[in-house]
Amino acid sequence: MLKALLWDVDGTIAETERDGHRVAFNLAFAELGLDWGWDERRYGELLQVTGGRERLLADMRTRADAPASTAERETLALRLHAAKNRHYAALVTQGRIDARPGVLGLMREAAAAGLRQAIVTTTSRSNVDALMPRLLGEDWRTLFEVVLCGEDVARKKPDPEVYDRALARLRLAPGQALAIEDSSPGGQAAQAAAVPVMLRPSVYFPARELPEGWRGWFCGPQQALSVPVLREHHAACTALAQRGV
Ligand code: XBP
Ligand code: MG
Repeated sequence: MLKALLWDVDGTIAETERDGHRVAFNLAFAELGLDWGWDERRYGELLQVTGGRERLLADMRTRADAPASTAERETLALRLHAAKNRHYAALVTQGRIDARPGVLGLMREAAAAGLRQAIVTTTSRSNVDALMPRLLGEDWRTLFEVVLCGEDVARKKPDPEVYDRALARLRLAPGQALAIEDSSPGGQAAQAAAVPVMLRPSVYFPARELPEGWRGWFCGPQQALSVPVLREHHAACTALAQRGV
């Protein structure tokens, strides 16, 4: 039976990648005097790498004008990442990022229905602390029993660690929760932790790229969301898992 919703953040709660992180990375490049820029297409490719610092390092490996040594790259990535997160918080504060349709209503409906909720993301905690009060108000934490972020894990998604930790904190079995994700790495992380998943693709996630061995619920952008709909799909996912499908 469904007891908890485990919410991803970037791409799931809001289109933070296109309108927030990507823009903020470009502002960070300019701030540090770098003639670098990520357009929407390039950023979409780079989203296969989770973690902003890791994404910067992956991009540097493809550039002739990146620092030559590993140590210099690491230092530059750290500086750029800190600047990016500062710019991201400023963009959020300016009201540049809205919640995706249906998300905030579903969170409130779930709380009223007695479902437990957690934030299960591998983005930086500062990004969550900037976004959530802006979307839900200063008392946003009252909706979420557990908030796990990138700093809480050794391995980011698609590794299941952040889901394993969330289940341990909530003292729930994987089948008692539903993960809400937008991307292939996020869907893989939940599936690897044996948590049923609702995948609601964000703008960067083409539907054809379902995680390998996908068994979850693929939710189209127009589908209306409610707690009864979630319960129904969770039960269907659980029944399939029990049959070993
Ligand atoms: C999304 C990510 C993050 C963000 C940027 O995580 O991969 O890396 O793109 O955040 P999720 P940081 O969908 O699990 O929220 O720069 O803080 O890594
Ligand atoms: Mg995501």
